[in-house]
Amino acid sequence: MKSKDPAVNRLINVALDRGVETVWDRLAAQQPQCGFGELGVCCRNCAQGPCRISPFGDGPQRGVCGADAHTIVARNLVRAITAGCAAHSGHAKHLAHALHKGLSGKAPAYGVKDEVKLRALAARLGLDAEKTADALARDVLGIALAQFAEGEGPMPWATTVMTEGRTQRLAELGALPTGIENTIAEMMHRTHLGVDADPVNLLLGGITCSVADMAGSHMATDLADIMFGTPEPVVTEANLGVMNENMVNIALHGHNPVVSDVLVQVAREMEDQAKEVGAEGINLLGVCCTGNEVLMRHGIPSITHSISQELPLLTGALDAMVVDYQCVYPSLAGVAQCCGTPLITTMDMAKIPGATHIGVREEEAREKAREIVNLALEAYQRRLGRPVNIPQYKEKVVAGFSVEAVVQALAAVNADDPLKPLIDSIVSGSIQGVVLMAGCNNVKVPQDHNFLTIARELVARDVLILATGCGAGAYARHGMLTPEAVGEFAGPGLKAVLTAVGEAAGLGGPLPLILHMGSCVDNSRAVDLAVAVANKLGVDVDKLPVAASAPEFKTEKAVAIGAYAVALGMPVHLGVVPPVLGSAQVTSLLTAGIKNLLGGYFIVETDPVESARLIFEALQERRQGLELPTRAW
Ligand code: SF4
Ligand code: MSK
Repeated sequence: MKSKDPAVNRLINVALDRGVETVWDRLAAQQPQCGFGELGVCCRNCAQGPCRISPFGDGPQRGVCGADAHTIVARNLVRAITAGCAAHSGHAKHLAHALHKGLSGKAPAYGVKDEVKLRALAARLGLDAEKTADALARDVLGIALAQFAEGEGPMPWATTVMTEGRTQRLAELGALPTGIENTIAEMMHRTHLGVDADPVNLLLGGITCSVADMAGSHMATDLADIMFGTPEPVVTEANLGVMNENMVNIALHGHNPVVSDVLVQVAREMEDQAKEVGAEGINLLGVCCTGNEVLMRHGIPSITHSISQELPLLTGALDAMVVDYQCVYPSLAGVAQCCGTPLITTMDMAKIPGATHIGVREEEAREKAREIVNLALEAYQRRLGRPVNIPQYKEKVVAGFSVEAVVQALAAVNADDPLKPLIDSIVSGSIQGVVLMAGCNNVKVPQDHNFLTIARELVARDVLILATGCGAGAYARHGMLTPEAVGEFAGPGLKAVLTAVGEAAGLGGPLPLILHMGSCVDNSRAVDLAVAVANKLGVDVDKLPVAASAPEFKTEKAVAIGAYAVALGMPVHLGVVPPVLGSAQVTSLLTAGIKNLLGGYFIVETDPVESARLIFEALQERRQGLELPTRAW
């Protein structure tokens, strides 16, 4: 089984029939994958290598420079965290630059859309909120851009979003970053040949870098909300059946809303042009986290996620795939060529051989967006009369649960103290705990299988689930982001709470079974919710019955997110074994030793039912610590 998604399986068969290679074929062609790499014990950090350590003790136990398995595994892991941090914070910086150009009149497509969010952020950063929105935004941007360089003390974008206790704990460990890019640079320095060889010290450096990643991710969410609006509940659909043969279908893929949000506006203005070429209109569709960004803010349906990103091209009904950066497979170019669909890259830093490149600088975002839509209109005219093959599977989706939206829904139950109903439910046991399901699909796992199994096991036991990234995409495509799924899957306590809040909020029924909080950078929203609850209870996050899971993760960004969730004090489940088993010391530190330092730790388990059980037990351990009623599995 390659995927739990019937639409995906249908198109995998089309690919097989047509001889089009997909990610599953390439995984098979890579077998057997390198055992040294899987264990994390290979190093090519200098030209004396590559070196590899024998995992069975019957070969070399040190690289040429003398680095042992523990050093090599730790160095490789923290380099992954560092790369993830660079990606998330690059995303944030891109938004900051776009807003900066917008405010200085050079990029009219960008400005302040959500003044309430801007003022809340300014207050958090201790700025004078009396100014006009644009003046305040300039001050916020000044602080934002300063976060990238080395500051004089811990970064406010990190310290203002954590509990005080967590700030102190991390400060004691020397794990509070003073700036994003200097932390990235330091970790690259430390992992160079002949610098840091102490695995414990390296991992602490990795934790510091993960906190910088959290700050960068949080900044990305903050700025995107200010520029494009804070999400509110929205009803839409997901899966390949949302494509429409008679419309100009344009897929938006990647991560950053800087281009995609403008494309949404421009496409709406170009509906008449689409009709002039014989289409019923323009049908924008999301893939991966760019898809999540436009779904959360505009209700744009998602077609597919992560490992199945090549497949929408095989429908023959896609008129353009527009990509920005991150998680965009280079293989898309070949599949797009096969299917006669333009693949359009939009970032000068992220080109793909075989794609059409339209570099979108913020100064001319609207003009470039128009150019892109025009290419799609031409492609639509070329495909008229050709057969299409759209798998008719789609599900209703209720999404848009920013923290602001969650608080607003809870305020319908208790206007004076919105968090109280949530906390009361956790205390009484109606909700056993809260779990964030995040991260990617990984082609080594049948797509969505771990996400679905773990969620079903947990919601039946009254665990509230938040979802982001391609995890949220998995639930969207399987109908689990709906009020209807509550009746089918939720335990009695969770069902009662979701129903009470949904009805009080005027939804005429429950909240959806799982709350979609946004893209991968929007894991910061889940952090905010956990920190708000912790602050209200006067405890740190490491005491709360909360956990995170990345059951099908693949990217370095996901490693960075997992590490910052641990840094904040959460148990974090991984459903794919990370490349650390080559060092018993590093493995034991990550799964046990780190718990004494941070309260958070990793749980590694590939069986999804057992994973759910371990996550549930981690919640119960926290409940016991707070002297709340506990429950057996
Ligand atoms: Fe080998 Fe050391 Fe060079 Fe790594 S840094 S490739 S272990 S010599
Ligand atoms: S897009 S980081 S595959 S979640 Fe955020 Fe999906 Fe993972 Fe990319």
